[in-house]
Amino acid sequence: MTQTKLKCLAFGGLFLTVIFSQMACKPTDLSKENMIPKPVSVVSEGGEFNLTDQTDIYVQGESAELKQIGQYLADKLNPSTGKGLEVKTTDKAPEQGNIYLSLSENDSELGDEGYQLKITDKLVSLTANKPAGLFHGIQTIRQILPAKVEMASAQKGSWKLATGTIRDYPVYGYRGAMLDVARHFFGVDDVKNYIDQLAYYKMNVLHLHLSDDQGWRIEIKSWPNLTAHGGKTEVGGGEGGFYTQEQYSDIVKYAQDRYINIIPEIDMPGHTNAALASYPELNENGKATELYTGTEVGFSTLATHKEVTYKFIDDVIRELAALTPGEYLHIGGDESHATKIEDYIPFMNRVQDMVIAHGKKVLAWDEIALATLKPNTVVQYWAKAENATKGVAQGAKVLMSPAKNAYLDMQYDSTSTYGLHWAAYIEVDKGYNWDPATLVPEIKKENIIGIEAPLWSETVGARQEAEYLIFPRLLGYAEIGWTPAELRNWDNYKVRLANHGERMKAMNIAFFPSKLVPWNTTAKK
Ligand code: TNX
Repeated sequence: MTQTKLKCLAFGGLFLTVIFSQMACKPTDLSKENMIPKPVSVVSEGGEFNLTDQTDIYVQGESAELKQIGQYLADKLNPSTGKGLEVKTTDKAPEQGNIYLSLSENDSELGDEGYQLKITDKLVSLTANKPAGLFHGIQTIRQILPAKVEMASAQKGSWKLATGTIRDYPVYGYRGAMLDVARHFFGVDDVKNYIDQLAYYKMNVLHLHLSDDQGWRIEIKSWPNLTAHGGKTEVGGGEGGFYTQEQYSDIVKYAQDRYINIIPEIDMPGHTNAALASYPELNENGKATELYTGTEVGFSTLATHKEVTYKFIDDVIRELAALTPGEYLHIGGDESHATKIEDYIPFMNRVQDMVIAHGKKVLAWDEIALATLKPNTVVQYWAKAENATKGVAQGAKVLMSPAKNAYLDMQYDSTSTYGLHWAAYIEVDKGYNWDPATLVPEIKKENIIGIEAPLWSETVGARQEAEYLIFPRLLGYAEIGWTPAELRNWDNYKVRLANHGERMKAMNIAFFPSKLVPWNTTAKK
């Protein structure tokens, strides 16, 4: 019997034990905490660690990077708890009552992103091979504190952590979301806010869809009219917008500090009306098109036979590659219905070489598998399993974004306020209940680099509108990317998700309150 339960028993009979273990004596059982994604292994000890006014966050050595991770945790915990946690450095485990972040000797099971969190009544000790693992581990610390810890203002109450050990690491190295900032533009603050939300659920990629028929959203210094003209509007005729290179770099740095990789996409040869409207020479007939504010797809194409097109693409890729530390550039390639297939194939082959020449690897939508894939090109499966399978046959890896399962812009059901439904209605259970490794027989786990959930923004332009589609489904995609399939189960997940309702409210997230989730439950399962 654990110490806490014994204390409860001191109050009297079995009935009180049950009542008190549910109320006053919470938390007693680490394995019943509602973490998302669900950790690989949790062993409970039945005691508790108390966060007090004396608690501080100690990081090992003088590493600026570890101090920054410690500070992220302090910044998240201090406003609500009022405990004034300070980040301090140390060479050895600190005195009792503190939180300790350290890099371990090589613990190969944990890999580059895993962590071990050991909580005793004396110390909270987080270890990892790499800083990324520590960063993911501090999200777990946040999630096992009461939901009100996420409030921006001081909250009353005690701040206890159940004792035990969590060992945790992801199934897939790529756990991403995509934001379409072309159909509707989202400003730097909205993107940063999304990055913090992704980090809370241990996701590590944000793919930005930076150009489309309706808008060009990234400054390219050698082709300034792309943004001066092509960035001026958006779906519905709003004012649009774009990121200067400085703003883009600021987003990249903000994401890096949260162990999130930004992957920029310039969609081509279709989805290019904003560029075609900005530079007449990119059109087959040499005439600039009109800016476009509708939602049709598949009507635009770069002039694939003109050399100026390749000069343009090379400039764009060169500037973007120089601003992007991550290994991938996304070149779109989807729905190029206005490009003949005999033009599309050499075009995609040539552009892949240009990306490689600028030191990056290629990501592209599944249609690229119709071309000859270069070494390291990754195929993003969204529409046709047949295309993704062709990619695998060419030896490529696949990124799983099947529209029927993983599109955040699909409506939940026919009553949804925002979203489209050309691929499917995706209720929260349907978004959760699938396994990337068994969805398409020819695509095996070893062919898959991970999962990405795209938000296309034809129907959403404001942060809250986007959040209605993103949340709560994003949490399910985060779990699919992190947690082994055999540990995932909807009935268990929906209760953990219900608990995250309070957390999302505390973080001011305007999530869709699906009826399939028992939001009001307070029981810990
Ligand atoms: C298809 S997904 C598209 C996008 C649309 C989306 C809407 C993909 C590669 N192409 O251009 O925004 O459907 O759901």
